[in-house]
Amino acid sequence: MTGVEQRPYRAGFGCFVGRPNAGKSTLTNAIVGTKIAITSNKPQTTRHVIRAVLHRPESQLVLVDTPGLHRPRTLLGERLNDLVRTTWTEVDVIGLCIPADEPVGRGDRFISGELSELKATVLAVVTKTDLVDKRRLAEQLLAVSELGDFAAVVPVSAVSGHQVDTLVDVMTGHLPPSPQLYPDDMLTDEPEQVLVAELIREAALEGVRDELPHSIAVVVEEMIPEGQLTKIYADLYVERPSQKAIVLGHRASRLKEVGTTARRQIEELLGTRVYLDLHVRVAKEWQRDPKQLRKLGF
Ligand SMILES: Nc1nc2c(ncn2[C@@H]2O[C@H](COP(=O)(O)OP(=O)(O)OP(=O)(O)O)[C@@H](O)[C@H]2O)c(=O)[nH]1
Ligand SMILES: [Mg+2]
Repeated sequence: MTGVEQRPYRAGFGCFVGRPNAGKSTLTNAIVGTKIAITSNKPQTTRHVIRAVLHRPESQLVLVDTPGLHRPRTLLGERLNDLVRTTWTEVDVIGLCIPADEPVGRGDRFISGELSELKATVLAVVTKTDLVDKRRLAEQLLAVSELGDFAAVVPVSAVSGHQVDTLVDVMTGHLPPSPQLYPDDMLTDEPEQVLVAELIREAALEGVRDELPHSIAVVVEEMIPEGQLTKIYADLYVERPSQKAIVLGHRASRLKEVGTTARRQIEELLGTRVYLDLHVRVAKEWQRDPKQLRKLGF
């Protein structure tokens, strides 16, 4: 016995769940310190399970960003919910995200009920605390803590950074002693091609409304590195010709803007200059069509 207590290295998986738009992806990015998951003010932005890794000297927290759980209206919606529920069974710690600025609702109660049957440790995370005053936050913390039997209730703001480190400490505290799971420096295991497609989709979501955000899908067909330049050929899918017209804009002016915004982000990601060739195509009702879904990677 040396008398010096050594804490074991801990590593494991965590995930944030919650209604669409609760701030799960923004929080995941804030914790890892890099933009890995795309975010937007449209519900159901996340469509893939994305892993983002936080490396610390004494721990490794692998965050699995999942789509928002919702009442599915299409085959795509059902597939997304399935992804979420599979993830729940595979992680060590779950953070149920509830925005500080919205009343606790039926959706939250429903999700909380499902979580209580899992073996993972469940925390409640009150997100977007920068949007409310102290009194409102106190009320929300109380309402949330009455929602279920949580190991902790943590208020956090991904935008101001308030309490982000505290949340990480709480989550890693619930990870098992384990050897490192991912190599040093590895921030995500998502293929570059997918990250690029997501950045294009994020740019395309900007400024579109109603059903259109749900109808947009992006596939990167080819990425060709040529020295300091990467040539990227990508297709942006919509479900109807009328949507194609909106995405293109007058004389393709909207599409050009989308391309410019996406290109800047992709250049940052890849660290090279980027030539982006973007085409808009119609895949009729792809959200409901198993064959099309497969083609689009779902
Ligand atoms: N003010 C503020 N806004 C936030 C915060 N976190 C997220 N948001 C905003 O909330 C919106 C939704 O954020 P996302 O991270 O995309 O939400 P999500 O839960 O991943 O949504 P889905 O992927 O659709 O399920 C975006 O407009 C974010 O900018 C926060 O801490 N403060
Ligand atoms: Mg998301």
